[in-house]
Amino acid sequence: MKPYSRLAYQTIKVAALAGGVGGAKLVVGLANCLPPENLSVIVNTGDDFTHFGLRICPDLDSVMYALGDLQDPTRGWGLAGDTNQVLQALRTLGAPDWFQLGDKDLATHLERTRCLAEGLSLTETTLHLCARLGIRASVLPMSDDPAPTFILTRDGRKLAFQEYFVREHFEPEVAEIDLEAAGRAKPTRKVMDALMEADLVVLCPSNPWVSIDPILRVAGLRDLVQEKPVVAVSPLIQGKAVKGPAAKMFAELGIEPAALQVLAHYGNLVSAFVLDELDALSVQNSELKDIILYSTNTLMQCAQHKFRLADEVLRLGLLVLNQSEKHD
Ligand code: FO1
Repeated sequence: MKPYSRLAYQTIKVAALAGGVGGAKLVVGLANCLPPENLSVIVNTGDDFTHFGLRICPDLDSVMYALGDLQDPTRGWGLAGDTNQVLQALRTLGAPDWFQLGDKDLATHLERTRCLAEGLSLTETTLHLCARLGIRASVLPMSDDPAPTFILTRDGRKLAFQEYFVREHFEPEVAEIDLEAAGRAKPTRKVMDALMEADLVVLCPSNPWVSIDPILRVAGLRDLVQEKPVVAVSPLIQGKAVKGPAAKMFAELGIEPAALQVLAHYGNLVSAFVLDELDALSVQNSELKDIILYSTNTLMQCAQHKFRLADEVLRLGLLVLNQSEKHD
């Protein structure tokens, strides 16, 4: 992997908001462009749940494994080269098997659960796991309080996020997304400091509804983000999500699944918006004032693509920073 070269943006502090596999990919690119002390990743914990008594934090794990270059390259979640012996033994016992916990991956959940039971916060536990995995950027849960996201379905059910996403393969139609718990969750000192010290905030190409919104819903975090230059990256390309239910959710909530609707969703939070070059034509005639639109290839299929997109996001961030300084 090519080490980062000394570029102007390396002196700026960046806070990236992320959740899920797409977010983790851009985070890897950012980590390759910036010195580790200048990158904080604030991660969605709305997907977290307790399974077999173990505390599972899928988005924290996806970011951690991606930064440690440990992730399964095909699935984007879980560990590369993991096996499923425990899962198979559980199946024999008739235990629920809808959520795949790999044998090596189980070590993360066991150690996290042990640390939490000993009284460490989720932030302290995550920093401990990151240190052991050799990850130097700050990976921060959005809150130490549980903040589960629920999906209210058109057929009248209230599903915990992993029940909707994994057990039901995000097939049920979404009527509403319940982020009430995130709204009650307190932000951590570390997350607030990361946002206050940041020169630039990046909204990674994660699902706006269930990955970025829960973070913004935690008390005070949206206001802190609002005060900073923000570059957001669309998770939709030509109306489709690279992975996961983002496009399907837009449609079910009565909104056209399109990059510009992602921008509309974030509204006045965003100073610059990165969308895929395949969507560039669709925005030519749109009336957007005060927001820089930038189109490029946003599909991150290999390490080189992640670094290039991160480099472009940071250059754009510098441009926004310079412009805001001019106006001050
Ligand atoms: N995603 C799946 O689609 N199926 C699984 O069985 C599954 C297991 C799993 C175990 C640990 C972990 O950290 C993540 C896991 N994921 C699985 C991914 C995860 O549920 C989703 O990617 C996120 O919650 C969406 O952001």
